Amino acid sequence: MNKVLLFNPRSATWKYRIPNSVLQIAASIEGLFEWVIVDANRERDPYQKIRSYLRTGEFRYIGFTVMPGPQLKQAIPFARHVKEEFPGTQMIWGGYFASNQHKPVLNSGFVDFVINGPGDHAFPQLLEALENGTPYELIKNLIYKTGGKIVKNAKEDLIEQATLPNLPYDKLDKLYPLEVYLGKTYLGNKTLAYHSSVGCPFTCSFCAVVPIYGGRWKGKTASQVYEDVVYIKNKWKADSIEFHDNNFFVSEKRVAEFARLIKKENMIWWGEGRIDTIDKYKDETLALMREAGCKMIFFGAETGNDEILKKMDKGGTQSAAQIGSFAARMARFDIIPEYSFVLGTPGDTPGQVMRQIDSDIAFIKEIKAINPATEIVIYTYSPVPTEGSDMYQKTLDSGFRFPEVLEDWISPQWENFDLRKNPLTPWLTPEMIDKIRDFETVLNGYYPTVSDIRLNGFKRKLIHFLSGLRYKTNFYGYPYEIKLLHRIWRYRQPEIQGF
Ligand code: B12
Ligand code: SF4
Repeated sequence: MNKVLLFNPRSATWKYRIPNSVLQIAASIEGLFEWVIVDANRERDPYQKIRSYLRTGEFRYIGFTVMPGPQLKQAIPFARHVKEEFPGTQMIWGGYFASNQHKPVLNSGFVDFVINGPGDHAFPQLLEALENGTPYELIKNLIYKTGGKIVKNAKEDLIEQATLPNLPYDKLDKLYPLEVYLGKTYLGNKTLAYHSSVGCPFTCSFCAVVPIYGGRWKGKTASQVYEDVVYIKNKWKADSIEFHDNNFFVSEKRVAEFARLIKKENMIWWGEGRIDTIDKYKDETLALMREAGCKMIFFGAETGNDEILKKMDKGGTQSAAQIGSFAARMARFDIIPEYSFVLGTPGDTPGQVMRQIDSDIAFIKEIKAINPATEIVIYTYSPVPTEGSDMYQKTLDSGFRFPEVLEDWISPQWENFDLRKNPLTPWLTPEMIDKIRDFETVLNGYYPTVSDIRLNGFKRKLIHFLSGLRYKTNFYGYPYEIKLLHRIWRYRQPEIQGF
């Protein structure tokens, strides 16, 4: 039986997280194929490590997980080199980038298959087919090229998460000691990254989750999540959890049940949710969550403009008024709302785009006045290929195009696009981008994020004081003095580094 190598390209220079994507894929073939993981976050020379495995001649299947941004810097050249050096291997890519940008990936000539969304069934089925020389043409969630044409197979219904095998933490621990993955964060000294559900029941038009999951969501049960967490707590001493779900809080019942179970374990936790969903939670659930360790929740606030909220297809119920009142409600329960905003959405005229940026800046300041503990994360609107969405259509109409050649994705301009720093959308002028970035710098100076654990009290006070006049007088241009301190102190930006 040929072996499988799973590769996680580098995404972090410190604060490593358990590579859940490849670990879950490893779980899907556990007992069927022998596998190893190469985690570039934990290797000095990851390509050398890959090569040393492949030189044994035992590995035929190479799986890469690829999300947009810095992971591409290794994924693209490494995949090319593997194919050149070991032409007998089969290269299979999965993850958000691979799924949403499957055309340039498959046209590159060095990726043989893409798994579109969950690979838990598709991956073992594909390997079995390749191993036995049987057809793979009917495997759901598979995309491949035949006769020069890309074939996108049907999507599989979302898998009941309770039926999935446990993640092979102990085996990962043998390859890379697990405790190094439990890093120090704002939440605790040993933070576990855990993924308890897939997809999201909403269809926001700017979100990369939508083309893959199409508004569907499935979660593990509260007790399954609890058991996994306690296993890691007891064995490797985790004291806090980052829930990496797209939307951890879809079901109030599941969250309340989990909170009841985890309360006695003294764990601090964080996850991502929606304002309009959690605003429907009962007061007693919110109080229970806080008591059970929920310290901060990430929310897509997006904008203070109700019209645009509708266009973003937020599900229709989130409004500017609710964003404000909910920030106040969170303060009552001592849970920090981490609000992300998407600035620079398309408008009919340049004047309208600029006015919208100004009004979003004013709205963010209003939110800060309502609940100063609110953490603000600012993104510039970066299109995702959600076919059929108005916003994506408007983006295409404006002349925007994704690169068609895979290597173009690692050019500096597209890396900035992935990091949502420079969206390359034709309607945003350099002046508009500067205004967003400069406001962000001043805001981060006046209200440094609590998630930067390296910033001590003195530094916080100094930069807050230095940014005060600019913040209060709305003078954001050329904030070089704040930028300099950010650079010297290596200020942490969740929008670039990922939460
Ligand atoms: C953890 C995470 C990170 C980690 C790194 C993870 C790692 N691999 O080392 C960190 C924090 C570093 C990170 C950073 C960024 N991230 Co990130 N990240 C996530 C997050 C929250 C969870 C991913 C995960 O572990 N999922 C759990 C696994 C089990 O699910 P999965 O990855 O979907 O895997 C399944 C399938 O996709 C498939 N699959 C995946 N890989 C493979 C491989 C093979 C071989 C096969 C067969 C199948 C397969 O099968 C798996 C099991 O069913 C996702 C959102 C989400 N909830 O998924 C965002 C997400 C992937 N990140 C995203 C982005 C944009 C980024 C950033 C580029 C920017 C940012 N501001 O966040 C930065 C880049 C910074 C950097 N240094 O790289 C976006 C991608 C959006 C897009 N346009 O495609 C997402 C979707 C978040 C979002 N909703 O916007 N991220
Ligand atoms: S609620 Fe969040 S995860 Fe769900 S579709 Fe909207 S932006 Fe994406």
